[in-house]
Amino acid sequence: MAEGKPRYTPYKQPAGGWGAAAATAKVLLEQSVVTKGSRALLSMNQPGGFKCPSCAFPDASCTKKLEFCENGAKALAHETTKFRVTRDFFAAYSVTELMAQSDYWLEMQGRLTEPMRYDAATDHYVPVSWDDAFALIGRHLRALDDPGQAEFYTSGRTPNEAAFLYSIFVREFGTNNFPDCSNMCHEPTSRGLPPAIGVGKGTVILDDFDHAEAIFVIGQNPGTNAPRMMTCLVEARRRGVPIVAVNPMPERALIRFTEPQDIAQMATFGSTPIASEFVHVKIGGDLALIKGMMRAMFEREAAGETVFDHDFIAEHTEGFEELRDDIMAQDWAEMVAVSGISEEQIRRCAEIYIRSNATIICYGMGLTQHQLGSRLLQQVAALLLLKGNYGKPGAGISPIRGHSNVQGDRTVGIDEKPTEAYLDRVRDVFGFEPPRAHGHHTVESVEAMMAGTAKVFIGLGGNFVRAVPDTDRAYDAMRKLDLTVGIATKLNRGHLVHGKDALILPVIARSERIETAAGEQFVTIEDSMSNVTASRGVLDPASAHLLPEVEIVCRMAMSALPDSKVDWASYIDDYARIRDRIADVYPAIYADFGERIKAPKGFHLDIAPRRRAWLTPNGKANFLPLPGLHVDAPVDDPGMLRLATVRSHDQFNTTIYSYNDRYRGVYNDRMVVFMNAEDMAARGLAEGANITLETISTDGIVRRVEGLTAIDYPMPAGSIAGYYPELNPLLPLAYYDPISGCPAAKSIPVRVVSI
Ligand SMILES: Nc1nc2c(c(=O)[nH]1)N[C@H]1C(S)=C(S)[C@@H](COP(=O)(O)OP(=O)(O)OC[C@H]3O[C@@H](n4cnc5c(=O)[nH]c(N)nc54)[C@H](O)[C@@H]3O)O[C@H]1N2
Ligand SMILES: Nc1nc2c(c(=O)[nH]1)N[C@H]1C(S)=C(S)[C@@H](COP(=O)(O)OP(=O)(O)OC[C@H]3O[C@@H](n4cnc5c(=O)[nH]c(N)nc54)[C@H](O)[C@@H]3O)O[C@H]1N2
Ligand SMILES: [Mo]
Repeated sequence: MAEGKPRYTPYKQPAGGWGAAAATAKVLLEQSVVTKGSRALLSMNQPGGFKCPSCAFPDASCTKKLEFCENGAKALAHETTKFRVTRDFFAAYSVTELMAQSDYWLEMQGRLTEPMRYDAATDHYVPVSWDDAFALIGRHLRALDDPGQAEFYTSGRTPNEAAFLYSIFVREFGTNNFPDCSNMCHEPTSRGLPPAIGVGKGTVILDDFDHAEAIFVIGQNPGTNAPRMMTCLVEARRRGVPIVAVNPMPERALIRFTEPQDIAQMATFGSTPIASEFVHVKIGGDLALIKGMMRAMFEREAAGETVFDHDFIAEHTEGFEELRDDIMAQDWAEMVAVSGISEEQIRRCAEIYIRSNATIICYGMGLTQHQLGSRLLQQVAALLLLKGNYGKPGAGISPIRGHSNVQGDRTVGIDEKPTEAYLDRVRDVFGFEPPRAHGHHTVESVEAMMAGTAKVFIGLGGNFVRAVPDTDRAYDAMRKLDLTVGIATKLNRGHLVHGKDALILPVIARSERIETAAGEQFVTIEDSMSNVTASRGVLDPASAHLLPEVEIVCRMAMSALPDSKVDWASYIDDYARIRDRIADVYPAIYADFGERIKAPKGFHLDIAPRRRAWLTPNGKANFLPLPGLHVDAPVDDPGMLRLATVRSHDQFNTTIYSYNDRYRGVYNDRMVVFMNAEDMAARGLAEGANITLETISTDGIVRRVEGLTAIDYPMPAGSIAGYYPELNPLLPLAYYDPISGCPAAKSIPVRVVSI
């Protein structure tokens, strides 16, 4: 539990600034890494150093500035902590005892130090040699009736080299079961954008922020989750660029921000207003807002004005008439009701967009995690097409990814629905026939565990069982497995909710040196804007018994596939060889990988829409209208509230750094519900009332979370928010976007119940 009494006090200062500087110092001190941590900070995101293990926002690694932020420092401090989880620790606590501890407590115990195996006789994890651990994995995998009975999860901190080999190992083993953290995150980007613009990635690079004439930030909280992006926003505002922030929560950093690295501003207690237009949208109201903006544009065209880029539309797109028919069929009153935004403000947003000759739209989980998330993103893509906002400086679509290498892992083969062309390349390069049938994404892998058809789960990073929906049922499903393997830096819930056999395999972290028989190795990652850069750790590994992720993947493969066609041993020591194979499998984007990665800033992977080239079946960019105004199935219940599960300022996904959420004014508590005053009054709730939330669902399962504190917060009527992962028990597994499989974590229909 949290130390100290819960406290809820609005945060009035700008985000960033001295608060961020103080928080950085505090976390370094708490993890007792002041000297080591500060030395490592100097190497983070600098040429020759390592990449921040936190978010995927690019760094301008050419500059001489220190490129880190408060939350990058937290991630690093927790990675370089002096605390250790040793064999004595596991001897002292049974798994049942550990299960009773909070996620925060588990995280605070420190870095894992040696491989451990679950011993059912004593309910303790006990030391195991690496050889025996790999032998156990091999035995379980070889014993399966069908390779599809194993699920191979990846979390996005894994570097390209390990992810690429993992994808080859799993395919040679015989399955495309690649549940991935991306399946819960930006999968709607990866699946929704290709039919529209031919690529499932962003089309913007960092330089574009210097040329944009308007920036929209929709469903994203950059001050907390991508703080380095704040530099771009601050600079844009100083140039007078309008910034439109669309969010049901008036996130502090979107309103006012002080750059902790701007010495003059820090010294004068100055700050920069960020959003010139704050759009207080209802949860799930973005489709209505975007359609309203488009409707305002079509009306002005009909009145004789030219607001669209007609040449671009004629030369590069298809489906414009269908879009117009759909948009003109929408009713203003309904768009206002569903979005919660007045017609006047919607028209003002349209005006900002019309006046700008180069617009960037950034977005995050507020758009992706809805039942029609992929289709919603196609409307964002369409809005940009109307003014030719692709392939010109300062314009484009900019999904802000989560994990530092989540985009890269996907690029190098972590994909449950691989293309035939890719599989042919794998066959030609490695000489085995990869399976052609599609595999499981995250939700399907949980379904397979529930059904008892899955037998083995291997997690290359992450905290699967805590990140997925329907916590209670996911725990039950996980416990049915024959073997669970957690390849990790830190102890987490996923190691405690385990199969009959279970292994914890500790790895060398991003900030640490990888020394092999062939000398010091580096890894590579791809950021949210498709820049591929090298990452070299500078610190000694947390323990002498850790292995690099690459070696773990190779040795799992060697154990599971005794007759493998792949020379796994040769990749363990020399990562340049892995990069050569990546170049062989992806010649179009990764040719000469080994040479190009030597550039201090790395290189940019080709993004065809930047050249106004469209890799779609018809060779055009496509308008793909989505009928109606709803991105989540409407619920016929007058007491229904839409719940968004969000991140606090002091967490990295399932890793809880503290119980505070400074910018939202919450201290010593995570079991809170942010709620509009009228919604509270209508339910007879006073500030601080203790409440229970219950999911409104049709499957007959009761999903409840008790012990929540309602706090009066400026939310739109009918919209509430609380923290992930504590509220994951409320999210039904079946509640996801069918195109991408992404759970609708931002709009769970719930009611307040008294029990
Ligand atoms: N420090 C830190 N950094 C991180 C992470 C972390 O946990 N901590 N996680 C990383 C990962 S994996 C990811 S994916 C990213 C996540 O980064 P974000 O996408 O910023 O993540 P969230 O906090 O889930 O929510 C985003 C915002 O969506 C808003 N929102 C909710 N529902 C709606 C809606 O219907 N419409 C609109 N317009 N907005 C809505 C919420 O109010 C919130 O401000 O950050 C990455 N970076
Ligand atoms: N309700 C709800 N659910 C959500 C979300 C939401 O907004 N709401 N967000 C979703 C999103 S966007 C995401 S990305 C997922 C996140 O899901 P995951 O990626 O599975 O979860 P993390 O919490 O990031 O994983 C943390 C663990 O990773 C391990 N780790 C850290 N660094 C390394 C490393 O360098 N190597 C290895 N091998 N392991 C490492 C540590 O042991 C740590 O405990 O959760 C999803 N779930
Ligand atoms: Mo994510």
